[in-house]
Amino acid sequence: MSATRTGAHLVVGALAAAGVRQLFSLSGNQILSVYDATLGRGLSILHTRHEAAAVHMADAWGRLTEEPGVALVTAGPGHCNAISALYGALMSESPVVLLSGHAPTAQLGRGAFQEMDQAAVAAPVCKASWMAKDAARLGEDIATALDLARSGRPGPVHVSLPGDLLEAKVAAGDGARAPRREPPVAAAAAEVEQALALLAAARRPVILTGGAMARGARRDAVARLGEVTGAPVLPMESPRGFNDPWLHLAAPLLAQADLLLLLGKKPDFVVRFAQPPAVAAGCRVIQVDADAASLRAGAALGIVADPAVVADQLAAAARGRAWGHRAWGEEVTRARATAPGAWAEARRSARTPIHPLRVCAALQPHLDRGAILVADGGEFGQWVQAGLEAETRLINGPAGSIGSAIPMAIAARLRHPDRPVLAVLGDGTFGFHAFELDTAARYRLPIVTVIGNDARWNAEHQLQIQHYGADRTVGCELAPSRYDRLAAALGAHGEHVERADDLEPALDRALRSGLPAIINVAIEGLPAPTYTGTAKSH
Ligand SMILES: Cc1ncc(C[n+]2csc(CCOP(=O)(O)OP(=O)(O)O)c2C)c(N)n1
Ligand SMILES: [Mg+2]
Repeated sequence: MSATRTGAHLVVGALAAAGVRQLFSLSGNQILSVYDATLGRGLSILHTRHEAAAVHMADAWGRLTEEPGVALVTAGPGHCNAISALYGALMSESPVVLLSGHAPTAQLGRGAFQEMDQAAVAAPVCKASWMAKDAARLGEDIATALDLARSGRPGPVHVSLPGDLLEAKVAAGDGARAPRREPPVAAAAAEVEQALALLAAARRPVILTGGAMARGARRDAVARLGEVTGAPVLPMESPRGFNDPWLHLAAPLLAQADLLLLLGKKPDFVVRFAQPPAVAAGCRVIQVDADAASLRAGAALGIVADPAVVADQLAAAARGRAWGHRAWGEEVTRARATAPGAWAEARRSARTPIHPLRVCAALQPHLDRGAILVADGGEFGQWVQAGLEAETRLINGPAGSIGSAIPMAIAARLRHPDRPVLAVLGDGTFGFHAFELDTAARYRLPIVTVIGNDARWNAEHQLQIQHYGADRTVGCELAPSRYDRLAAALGAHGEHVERADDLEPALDRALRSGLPAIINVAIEGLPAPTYTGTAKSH
């Protein structure tokens, strides 16, 4: 143990000064100096079995706290392993900082071990991405990354940390600075009035959010605007967008809207580009976005400002005025909460294999009592997202990428040790990060994994049936494997369920076991529910 201060101490000092207490990581020789520097600094390392899992955990942490989740991985292949998970964080607007070890600057261009242009690799899936250049300024690099991740439209930020800078001696003083919380930009009074005039002129307005605006304090601000004006608020959190099965019978109503107020929601594929035929011809669009580059020409009004602040401004200015949207708003909200009539029977069904909604019926009481839902993966994931209501829900989101549920559930449990966490996912998806159950066991984080096992990659199988015909399905079969038997090796509790009546007792045993649990449920591989009849794109 040496008292020498190094660049690694500046990194750790800056993280600690910003209030970061948790790192999600997988070791590697370029980052061992950072591991060493964490000792005695109140910074815990939760170490995973794959770098992507560390980033999924940081993503979940970011979404649950709205403070940056920090992942630390090694150079080259470790960095590359982390990249796919950054995409999920980017699309869900989750504040994440990825710190990657990097080949020493002194050896760059000479074929150093694991040398590659890491900043360029991460750039397309980050708000900002760079390589640190100066050991003395490493603290500043970290503070800047944390500030950027949480500001404006939150998202992932990457900094590569060359091993020689981390190990370089630096002068006394850890260079840490307090986070810079720039006051968010508000709209001009005239813009607020213009937006309210458009809202007042509309007969069937809908407020659309998504990403960061659908979470935490931002979500509450939008909800208040909805309450004051009566306009319905719908979060767009699924890559299936207007066809998100969670929208239930509200999905077909979206085509009747004559005004869309996009609060931080980009007019992208998720909202079918806010254009006909998905929205009515003549439907007007108001866009409020922190990022001017996200504004689209052709909107009736575009405001560059913090959408949550603007929601507050609009609500304050709208209060006390007459609004005629309440009946429409209630219609949409009721439709959102109304599932098709046939679902009630499916939720009670004793059929074998088990209907996905029967699984939902077994899970819902736990969510009602405060469990956190982490839903992921394919058609089963869509049924689960449609069939369950949860106060706290993490879903794989508009990235449309599968595999994040188990690491996200682990981070959720770490954050909320008193709440059960249910990770509900398809059998194909389970394979991505099943080994993180070992991580859950090591850290005594007893998440419950519920696998809908239909022995296939059903989402793709269904698309093949739809597009190519039932006789041309290929490459989407899996085995009806007994994933519950992995439990024995991973220090987990295992359950296999084939009969509907066995679901509730299996869940109770799993929750009572105090261990991470795998419940392998033999389900019927049904296509995800749709209500609009529009072809789905994922
Ligand atoms: C990272 C990633 N790889 C592949 C896909 C394509 N994909 C989407 S859903 C799906 C099938 C998932 O299978 P499973 O988890 O068993 O759920 P099921 O559809 O069978 O209910 C696949 C392969 C994706 N969305 N993301
Ligand atoms: Mg499957």
